[in-house]
Amino acid sequence: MPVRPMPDAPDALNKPRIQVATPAVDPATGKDVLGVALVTLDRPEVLNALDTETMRQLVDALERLDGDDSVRSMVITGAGDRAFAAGADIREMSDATPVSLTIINSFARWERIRRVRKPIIAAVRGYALGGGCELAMACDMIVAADDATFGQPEIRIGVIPGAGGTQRLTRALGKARAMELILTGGNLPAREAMAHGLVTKIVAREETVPAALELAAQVASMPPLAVMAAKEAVNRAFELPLEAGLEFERRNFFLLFSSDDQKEGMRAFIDKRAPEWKGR
Ligand code: CO8
Repeated sequence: MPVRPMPDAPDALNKPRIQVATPAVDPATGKDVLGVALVTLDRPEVLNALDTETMRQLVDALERLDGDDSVRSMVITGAGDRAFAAGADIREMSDATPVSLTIINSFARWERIRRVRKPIIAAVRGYALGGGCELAMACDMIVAADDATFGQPEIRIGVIPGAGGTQRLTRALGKARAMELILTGGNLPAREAMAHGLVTKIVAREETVPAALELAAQVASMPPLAVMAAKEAVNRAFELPLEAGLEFERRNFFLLFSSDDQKEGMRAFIDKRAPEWKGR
C-alpha cells in the first residue's frame, strides 16, 4: 500500500524539501565557505519533519556532494528557528503497514547516509527528535545551539526508534540514561548531550550554522584521502571489536603512505612550509 502523502497544498508538495548551497555561504559574514556544502532541511511549517520525499532528496543530495570534487565536507541544518527536524513525518507514517514500509524501503536510505565518505556535520538548533535525533547522530559531528533539544519520543506515539536511536543513543549515553529517555520519550538538553560526548560543541543559537561551517572548513582544509580514511576508522570503533578496529586502522594508516599527500605533508613539515594537498 502506498504511503499517504502529506495533505499539503499542491504548491508545498512541489517545493523542494531541501536546499543545497555549494559552496556554503556563511550567514554571519555573507562569504563563501570554500570546499563546504550546506544542506538545509526546508519544511519549517512542520518543524522539518522527514517525510519520504525529504529523505529521498536529502540522500540523493548527500551522495551527489560525496562525488563532487569541489566539496570536501558538508553541513546539514534545519530551516526556521524551531527545529533541526522533529522526526519522521507522523501524518505520512500514521497509515503505514509492515507491507508498505517494506515496499517503500526508505530505511535503505539511512544505510546510504552511512556510506557517505566525506564528513557530515549536523548544525542543530531547537528540536532534534525521533528521526531528527537519529539523523543528527548519523552525522559525524554535531554542533548544537544552547537551546537544542534531543530525544527519541517515538514511545509516545506507539512505536520505538527505527533509524538507529536505540543503538547510537545508548552507545553515547550508556544504558541507564538511554533506556530512561527511550522508554519515557523524555528530552535530552544540549548541555547533557555535550557532557556525554554526543555533541562536539555548543554555541549561541545564531552562531550554530557559522560554527558548523567553520568546523567543516577546517576539515575541508585537511588532506581529503586522510580525512576519509580517518572518518572510516573512527566509525569502525562503534562497529568492530577492538582487535579488528585496530587492524582496520593500521591498514588505512599503511595505505596512506601510497598517497602523494602523505609525501607532501611530511615534506612540507620538514621544509617548514604549508602543505599543498592534491587529494591523491
Ligand atoms: N511529523 C509531522 N508533523 C509534525 C511533526 C512530525 N514529526 N512534528 C511537528 N509537526 C507539525 C505539527 O503537526 C504542527 O503542524 P500544524 O501547525 O499543521 O498543526 C507543526 O509541526 C508545529 O508543531 P507543534 O504545533 O506541535 O509545535 P509545538 O511547539 O506545540 O511542539 C514538538 C513541538 C514538541 C516538537 C511537537 O511538534 C512534537 O511532539 N512533534 C513530534 C515529535 C515526535 O514524536 N517525533 C518522532 C516521530 S516518529 C519518528 O521519528 C520515527 C523515526 C523512524 C525512522 C526515521 C524515518 C525518517
